[in-house]
Amino acid sequence: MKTQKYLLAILLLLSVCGPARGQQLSLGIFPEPQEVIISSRTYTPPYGYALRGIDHPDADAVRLLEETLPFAKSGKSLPLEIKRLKDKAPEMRRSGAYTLTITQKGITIGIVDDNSLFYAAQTLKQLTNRDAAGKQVLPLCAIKDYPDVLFRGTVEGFYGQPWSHADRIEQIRFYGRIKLNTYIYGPKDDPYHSSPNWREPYPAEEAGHIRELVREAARNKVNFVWAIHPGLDIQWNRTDSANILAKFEKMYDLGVRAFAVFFDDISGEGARPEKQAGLLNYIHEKFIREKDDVQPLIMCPTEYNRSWAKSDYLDLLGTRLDPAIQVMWTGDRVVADITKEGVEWVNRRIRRPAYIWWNFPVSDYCQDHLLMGPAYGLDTRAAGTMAGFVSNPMEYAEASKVALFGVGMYTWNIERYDPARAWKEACDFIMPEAPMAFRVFCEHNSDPGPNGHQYRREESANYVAPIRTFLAGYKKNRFPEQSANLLGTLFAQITASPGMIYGQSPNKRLIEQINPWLIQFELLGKAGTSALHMAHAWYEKDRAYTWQRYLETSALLDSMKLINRALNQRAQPKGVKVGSSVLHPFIMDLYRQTSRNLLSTDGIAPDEVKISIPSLFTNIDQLRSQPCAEGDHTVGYVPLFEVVKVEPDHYLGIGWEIQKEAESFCFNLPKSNRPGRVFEWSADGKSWRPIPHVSTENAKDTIRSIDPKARYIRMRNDSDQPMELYVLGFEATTKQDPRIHEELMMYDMNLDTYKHLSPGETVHVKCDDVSTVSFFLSGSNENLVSITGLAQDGEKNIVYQGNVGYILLTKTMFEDFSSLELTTIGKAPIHIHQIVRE
Ligand code: LOG
Repeated sequence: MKTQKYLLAILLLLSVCGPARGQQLSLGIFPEPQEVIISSRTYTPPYGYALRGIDHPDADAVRLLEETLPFAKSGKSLPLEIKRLKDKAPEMRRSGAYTLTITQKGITIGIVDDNSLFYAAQTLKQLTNRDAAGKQVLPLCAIKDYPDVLFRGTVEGFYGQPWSHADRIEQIRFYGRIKLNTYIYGPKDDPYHSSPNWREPYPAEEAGHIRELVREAARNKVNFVWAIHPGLDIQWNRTDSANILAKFEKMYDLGVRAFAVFFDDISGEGARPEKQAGLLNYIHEKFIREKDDVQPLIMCPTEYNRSWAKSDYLDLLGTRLDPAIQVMWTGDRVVADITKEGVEWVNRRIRRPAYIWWNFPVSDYCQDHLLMGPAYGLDTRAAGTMAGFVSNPMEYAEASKVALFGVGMYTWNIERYDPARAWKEACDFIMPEAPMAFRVFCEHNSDPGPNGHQYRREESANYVAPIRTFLAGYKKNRFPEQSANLLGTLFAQITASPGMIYGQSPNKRLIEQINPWLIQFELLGKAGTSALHMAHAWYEKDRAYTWQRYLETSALLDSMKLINRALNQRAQPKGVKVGSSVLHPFIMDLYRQTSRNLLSTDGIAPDEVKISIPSLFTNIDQLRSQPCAEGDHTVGYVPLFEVVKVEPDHYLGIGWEIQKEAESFCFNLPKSNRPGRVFEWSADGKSWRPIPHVSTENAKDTIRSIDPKARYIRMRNDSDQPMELYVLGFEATTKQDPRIHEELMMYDMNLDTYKHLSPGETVHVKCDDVSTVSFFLSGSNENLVSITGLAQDGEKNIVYQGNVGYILLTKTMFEDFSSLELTTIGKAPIHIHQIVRE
């Protein structure tokens, strides 16, 4: 009878307004329901609602309903009926499945359990609007909904600063709103989760926090799972088995009703599968089954991804572990896309559906970046292959919500998951006050940069083609208008977006977490704008104005370097990178190209100008994408924590600007298993000589007596055998204030390096054999310089007097003289970047 009524309601709606199923437009229901029939017509209930149906409906859900709908105090009312679902389909018997029908006669909600009612109430809340008079307005609709994955949510499982208590409370509320139902607590740097204190109970304050989290989780229908990570120092004996049970018992007393044991990132004794399986089965028997209100145990294996699964480890777990125990899995690699094929592969080994631990948007391996892009790389055919799906987030809880929103959409309705749409909706959902500004920020902060996991994400994808067009044109001395306009608009938006976010968003915590990147982002926008102006000035053939704009871009890029060196310094890698995949490289390209343009003369085309900049060079594959750690006076390798294999005659090296002399060189290359490494220097990068007094035996050394001519240093495997080592340090420091080297200044070919010229000091330039001399000078606006011509016979005459900047002198101005003398007028020093004679 009841089913008939439900159908009748749907038919009624159909005839009144027609179906609107599966449309592309967002319904504003998150996640997207499995089946929806919705009217475009809305309905303003004339009376309040009155609850009917089952006894004792879930109090949290009822609270939500009361916040959402008008409730009748007395007199006439509309029914809000809650009934048990009779549907036999397996998905409609799942925890959280619900039906929701809104007709003019009332609202009917069909439920499996308390979670169902809570989710129906969340959906109802998202569907309800207010009219001009402030009255609730509802769409007429019929919804049938259920989750595709049973356990959906997060595993706080990263290295680094764990989330704060307030962050966790807010996360749990957020999960409730988007129907995520799992939060696994396992931050690597909580000493009571892992070594050294996993055996110890939490101190009172932390214990209190856990109790509160459990309570908040229950209110939001989230399973709070507490994980232990004992494998670093576990003893396979009765005492430690008892220690785990005792700790679990303590956690149970705090209210925890779901548990996990993690064996990831360990080696040696703790990694033995038969011992792990024995312990887990013991916990299952003696703890999980003994209590009747505890969820199935979850474990994370040591070989938790396919690239590490070389032994029979997984098969052993698969056959020995009690079938009720859940087994986690990160995919084909530590950080990887999730494919149906990959999940099915592991399912066969562990003989149960895997519980996915997705390492996104975790950023503990790329801490100078934020991962704010779409959650993509998730197979939309994978429904039914996994027992659970949790995402490992960034240490920035609020910022992680963008990706987690996507995870919420995916795990609920796998087949219909659209990462780009979910990402847009996430930005609107998370920052409704400034959604466009937030999108701009996220769109250009999504790639982790080169990293050991070789995991990359799309970033600034819409701008790759215009940038290519623009650069190709610019190299041919054109200024492609259309792409320039597009990029100009983008950089203006980027410059404006941090201000809009600061000004509009009430989410202080989010702003606090992303603040270093917001500061850097604004600078990126300004640098981009300035770089486009610079390019335009060059296109207009105005060298002096181009030089002015070049200096402006240079100052902005320096500010970015400063932020990178001042903020987020406890991170690994340290610093703050934004737009690092497409936009920052674009600005650098434009900047370098313009520097080549400026240094080009009639005799040398821009392409032939070789700019001398700090650089890494190597023929070792593993190091090819290793980023360069560049300071004002240092150049070196960002440390790499994996073993590097160096074949005979292979090398790793560094080079720096011609204008700079090295003060010292230090290295830290432990674990070389055989002799044969040599350290060499070179002035030109072609002929090499050994650096004297280097300890080739020790892992580390610092050498202070570097030949002043050296511009390159390398370490080479001089033996006929491969060697293995860690590249933990390889860095040269250059002298801070070198003497003025008149010759080098002319040949250095780098507009970024400069020499101070103090009042009273002079620089001489030979001019009898050239037809032009140009000076690239900078300083404050008040800085004046004077250039005097000196003849063989002692005659002198002023050739130029005026502002610093780009100064071009032609033959007619100095034909009577054999050299030119540059001095400053006034009290402040100036900078000489380059003197070009032709
Ligand atoms: C760790 C995890 C870390 C993640 C990303 C697992 C199972 N364990 O390489 O704690 O956050 O990778 O760096 C891991 O993923 N080890």
